Amino acid sequence: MRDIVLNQGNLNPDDPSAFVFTINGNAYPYAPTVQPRLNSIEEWVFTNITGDQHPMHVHVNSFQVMEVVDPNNSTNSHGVQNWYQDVVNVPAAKFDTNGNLVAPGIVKIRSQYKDYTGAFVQHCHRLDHEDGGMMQLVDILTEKQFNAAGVSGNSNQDARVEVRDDTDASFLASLVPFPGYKGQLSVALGDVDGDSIADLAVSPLSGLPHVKVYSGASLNTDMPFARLIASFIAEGFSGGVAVSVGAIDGTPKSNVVLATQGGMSATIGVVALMQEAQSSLLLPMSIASFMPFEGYQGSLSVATGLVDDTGRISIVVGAGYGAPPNVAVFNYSLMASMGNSDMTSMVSATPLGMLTNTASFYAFSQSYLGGISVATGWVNGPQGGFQNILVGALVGSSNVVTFSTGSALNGFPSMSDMDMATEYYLTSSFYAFGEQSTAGTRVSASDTLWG
Ligand SMILES: [Cu+2]
Repeated sequence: MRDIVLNQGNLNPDDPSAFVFTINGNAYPYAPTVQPRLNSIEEWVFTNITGDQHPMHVHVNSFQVMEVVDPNNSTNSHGVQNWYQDVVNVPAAKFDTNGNLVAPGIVKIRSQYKDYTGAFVQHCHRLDHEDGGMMQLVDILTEKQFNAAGVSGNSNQDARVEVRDDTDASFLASLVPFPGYKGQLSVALGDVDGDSIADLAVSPLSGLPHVKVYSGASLNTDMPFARLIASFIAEGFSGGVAVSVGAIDGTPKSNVVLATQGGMSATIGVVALMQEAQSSLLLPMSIASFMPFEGYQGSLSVATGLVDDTGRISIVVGAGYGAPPNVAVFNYSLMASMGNSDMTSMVSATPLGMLTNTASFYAFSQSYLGGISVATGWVNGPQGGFQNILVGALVGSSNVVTFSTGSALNGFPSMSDMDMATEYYLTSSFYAFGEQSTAGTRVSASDTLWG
């Protein structure tokens, strides 16, 4: 059950003249992000403590109204309705003649999240209320949450991937994707085949740019991650390669994003995995590539995430050993000319629009040249905002820092900064293994139901 409190007024202490509309104390996108799991059922209780009615609209999944309490007109109050809808009016609160709250308007709804994984919004459908902040991110998590770790090999053992269920830590699979390879592996989880179940992409960080993808689905007698669904050599790459998985091209299937590991101009590649009739495996189609740091030939760390208000999954790149700890964020607009009426191209790989470098900053002191590891995650929790960028120092210390484009920690969001460069705020800095540790740290993030 979730409590969703609707309020309005001159609530922003930094801008007392601004009339804002809030959900649980803050305005979009700093209202808390809610993260239900796919196929779960949740009950949400809307509590309206304002004198206005708020018709709340939840995108994507319909809901059933369980109860409506209108404190001003009991004939509007009712119990369970036997149908689904996607907007419900939350009645105004009742106030006494002195303006004191007597009773809130209350609506209870239940929804099963049967469609779609990823982020969308719910909001008040009075557009001035929505524009004033009464909107909230809803991020549907996959039904099962996996945790994959690459384990380097030694003289007796090949490098392997250990996969666990992230909700109860139970063991699921141990894979040796590249027999004979004993170096470090790059692993990433994401839904590359469009079944709303996270799949595992894995690649060697040295040697060959070989990428393998295993299905996270347990079909028939298959255990999760027993079934290979793609295996390819990254076109145009040499040496090892790092992988990430994210929906870059706007189709329901996530893309595999590749990053070079030195020995050539540092390059990011974006690959769509396509079903072709003649192959039982998904086949790679390169849909974009770019050089994030001009002239740099070292290794890259890569992640993908909804880190800002562009509405697009961005590609986050970190510079490796020998370079200052530069983090750069890129996204593709997906804007295409209206003349393209070929709808079939929408469901295959969409041509990517213009690439934009939305941010570039140093995660640590510029004199640190040990290389960084980057990841993204919903770590703000009730503070709202978008995913953070997490950065670990690869050598010398276990320092981890996190950056956000804004959250309730920053107070209230400014009204409009559409034309301004995206600013990142340091949200935390800590030593993952103590201040004395000289071991470097690779970072990753895991989702919970509360951000
Ligand atoms: Cu409203």
